[in-house]
Amino acid sequence: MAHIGLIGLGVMGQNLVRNMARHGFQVAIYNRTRAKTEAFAHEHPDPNIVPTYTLDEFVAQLERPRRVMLMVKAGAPVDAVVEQVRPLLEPGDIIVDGGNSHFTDTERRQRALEPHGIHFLGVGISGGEEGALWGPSIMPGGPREAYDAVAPIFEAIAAKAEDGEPCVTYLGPGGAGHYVKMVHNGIEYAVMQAIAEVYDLLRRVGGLQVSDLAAVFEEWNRAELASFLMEITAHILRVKDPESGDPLVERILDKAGQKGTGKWTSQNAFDVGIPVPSITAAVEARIISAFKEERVRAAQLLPGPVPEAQGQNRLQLIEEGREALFADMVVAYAQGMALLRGAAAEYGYTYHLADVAKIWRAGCIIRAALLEDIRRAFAEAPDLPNLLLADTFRQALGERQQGWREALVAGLTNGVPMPVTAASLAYYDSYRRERLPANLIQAQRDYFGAHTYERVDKPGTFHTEWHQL
Ligand code: NBP
Repeated sequence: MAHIGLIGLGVMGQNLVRNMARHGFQVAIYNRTRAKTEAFAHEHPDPNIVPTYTLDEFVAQLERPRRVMLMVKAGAPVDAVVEQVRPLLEPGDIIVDGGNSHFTDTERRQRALEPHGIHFLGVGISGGEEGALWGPSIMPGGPREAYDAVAPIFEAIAAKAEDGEPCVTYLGPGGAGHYVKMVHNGIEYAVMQAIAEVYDLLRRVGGLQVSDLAAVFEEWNRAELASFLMEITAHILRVKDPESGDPLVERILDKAGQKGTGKWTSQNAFDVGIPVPSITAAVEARIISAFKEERVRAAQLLPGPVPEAQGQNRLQLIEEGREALFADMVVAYAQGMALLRGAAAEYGYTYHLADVAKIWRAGCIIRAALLEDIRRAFAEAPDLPNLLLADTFRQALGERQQGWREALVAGLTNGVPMPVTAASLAYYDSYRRERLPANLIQAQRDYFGAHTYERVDKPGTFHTEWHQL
């Protein structure tokens, strides 16, 4: 009998099946389009991979309680497959959705399946196709007993951090797993945009060639900025277009796509009431990039400084860029972690932030050397309200903030947009300000809407008839 069944043989599904089979689990597989199952079974003949061509046949292969994992496109396809497979299952069986579903959809599906006694786990999986094959980071949420029934499989196939710990842990009930995956993707958006901004600054203002930048990023990736996204960026900058011989990256149209998970993070952050301005700036940077034709016209019409290569200050600018990028990264994780803390209170999720950092250390797209420091910070102080307050990061940002500010000034002076860097620094400066100009906002609200205000010098609620004064 098969230990688990997997429906949906896209690139992620196929690679997860191979990963499970390699670890000795027998996997029954099914795909809506039969030809894909046939081709996959033909390419990967393996006694641990059991192809099936009807859902009845698929379900009949599974040991009890049945574990059915879905790797189909998020949205309506998940509902369609759940609808088809549910009547074939029994109370106690488990459906695992491993796609990028919205956490509220996961919670809706859990409620719908509960009366049938079927457990539904919402599991975020990060690492792309390579991760799925060799070890992803896995973010599971839902009923605890259902997680325990799949834990041995997930622990075997997950990425292992340097200390040997698997990058998976139970994150809590409801949509906790998909929630953590959503925030992971929000952080991913912010870090990617921060890297792109420093690339742009050093290209336009520093006058660096792409190959020089590749060398700079390779060096940065050997120290505190070491991360998967830095590593692939340095690699990308080395790749030449076979047709022109130019760096391929310079031939790529500057219109960024998105599948919506970054947007979900910002949308939900507004609902939970936790600011994530760096993530929002990154989502908006992708949106504005899509207005290519309008930008081409505006470039002719709107005046602004022309970026000026600063030959003599190049080394200094590179150093400032490095400091800015490190600070931007820390702030992106700080905002994501603050959102996770807010969501735990709002939705009853039970994850510990140290555990979230722990399972992001390997396998996933936002894996980075600094995640071990983040894990340690939350392990030592579980109630830390914001990562920026941890000694390590307080000191690190303190030492780098002059460079951080100078890099942003160089962008502003030369008309190079750095929305994530600007948002990150404004977040840092807002968070560390004892007094913000919100006193004036309160006065304005009271002026036009009699919304009242509190005072700094005495308790109570006050209203002023501003018009009469
Ligand atoms: P896709 O997101 O492209 O989905 C393809 C699979 O969905 C195929 O097996 C397809 O069957 C099936 N499917 C669709 Br589409 N509609 C269906 C329906 N109505 N009924 C039954 N099956 C249906 O595949 P993927 O890129 O492997 O991603 C799978 C999930 O993992 C997604 O939620 C994705 O967001 C998430 N994810 C992807 C990555 C990545 O790097 N690609 C990383 C992390 C997470 P067919 O063969 O019959 O069309």
